Amino acid sequence: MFLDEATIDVTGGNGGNGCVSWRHEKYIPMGGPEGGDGGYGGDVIIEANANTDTLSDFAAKKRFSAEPGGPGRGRKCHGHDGADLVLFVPTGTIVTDATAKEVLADLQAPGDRIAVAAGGRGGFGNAHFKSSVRRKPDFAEKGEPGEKREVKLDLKLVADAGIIGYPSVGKSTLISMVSSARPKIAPYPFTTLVPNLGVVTVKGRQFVLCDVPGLIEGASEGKGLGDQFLRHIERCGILIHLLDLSRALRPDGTIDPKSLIADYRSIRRELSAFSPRLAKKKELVVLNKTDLTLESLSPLLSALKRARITVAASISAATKQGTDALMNSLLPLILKERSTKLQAKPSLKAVIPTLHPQTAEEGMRNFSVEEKKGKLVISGKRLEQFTQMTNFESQGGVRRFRDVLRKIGLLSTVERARKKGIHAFIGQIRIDLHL
Ligand SMILES: Nc1nc2c(ncn2[C@@H]2O[C@H](COP(=O)(O)OP(=O)(O)OP(=O)(O)O)[C@@H](O)[C@H]2O)c(=O)[nH]1
Ligand SMILES: [Mg+2]
Repeated sequence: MFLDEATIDVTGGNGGNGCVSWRHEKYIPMGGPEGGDGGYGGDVIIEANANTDTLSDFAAKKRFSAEPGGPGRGRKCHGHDGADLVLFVPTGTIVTDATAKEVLADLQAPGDRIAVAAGGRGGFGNAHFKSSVRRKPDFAEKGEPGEKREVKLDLKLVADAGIIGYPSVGKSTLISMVSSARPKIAPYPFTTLVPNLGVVTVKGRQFVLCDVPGLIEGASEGKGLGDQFLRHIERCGILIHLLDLSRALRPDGTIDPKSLIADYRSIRRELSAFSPRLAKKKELVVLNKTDLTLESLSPLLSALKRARITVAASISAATKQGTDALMNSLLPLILKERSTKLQAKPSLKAVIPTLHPQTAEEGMRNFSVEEKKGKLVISGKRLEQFTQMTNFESQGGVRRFRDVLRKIGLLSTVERARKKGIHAFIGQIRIDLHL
């Protein structure tokens, strides 16, 4: 299955809890604190990868979490850091924060990556809190929860190959036979009015074909459906130039290559007139509608060869003769073309900022207080992080929490509120119960 958009929930690994531990040695009855710090939680990273063509990995599974950090241990042992979780997406994926509707990254080259959910910091162990005034800290911090985020992934479909040719040569028929695209097919010119994209699956890989409206002489000057679609095929890596065998069949069934050669040449002229870049694109000439004759095609193919037109494949799109083989031979050419294109494009790796919203540098004093619906709600990134990391089950932890609240002038506010029967919250955590 091919998927070009998906929304997933990502969560960084929680930081490991800090440890409370005391030295116990034979001749040191009152050993000091030696609880180690918890490890960092892993980050969730999204990385572009050349071997991934679709977002279908994200169709069934929607939640992804990185590994949590390990808890600190005795003897000041640091918990291990959680491993990052790397999610691979196709190159050309745009990563958006689904809530803020803000584009985080456009992953254009394999290896481009962005951290979308940072792991939490590990909590400090009790050894960290030892000081001249606090000689026996009986508490440690809890690990910080990993960051959560809803992320939208969008794969920009860029056609790998464009099917071009005169009107009615069978371009739409071909794309409808090899992909799930269902464009209108009819025996009159200009049936197709806008380009159609179709995804082709070959050997577990996917690529995108584009069926463009028919081209005629003068297309580069705006004749027919004009030059707007020539611009469209300029972005395709490879051109499949479709020829219609019926143009080489006389009413009596004999073969005359003249009109076919003229068709081919006039389209080539239009491509060159439009842009030299378009004219230089790799082109695969494919003869369609081979079901229309029982005669051998060799004389026609030889005549075309003399006119310097090398037919790469002969197919009958309507009966699906030779279409699978054509797609099979296209795959390696497309993969090669993709990698050449990437070499020409500088990687964004250096400029994509890794989102690592560690909150440590934001001050504890940076908070706001709001009374709503009989609740006192205090918000502030660093303060909320600190509250989440406080272990309210230990006296020392609560004492440190009170000290910090007092220092930043919040303790009296919370106590005043409590006297009025108003509950106080820092982020989601109710704190008046603990003070
Ligand atoms: N006999 C035969 N007819 C075909 C074949 N492929 C397409 N046709 C017929 O050719 C006509 C035109 O086919 P389309 O697929 O609409 O052609 P197109 O190149 O997309 O045409 P435009 O969109 O107008 O440029 C239709 O009547 C098809 O049924 C084929 O392999 N054999
Ligand atoms: Mg068509």
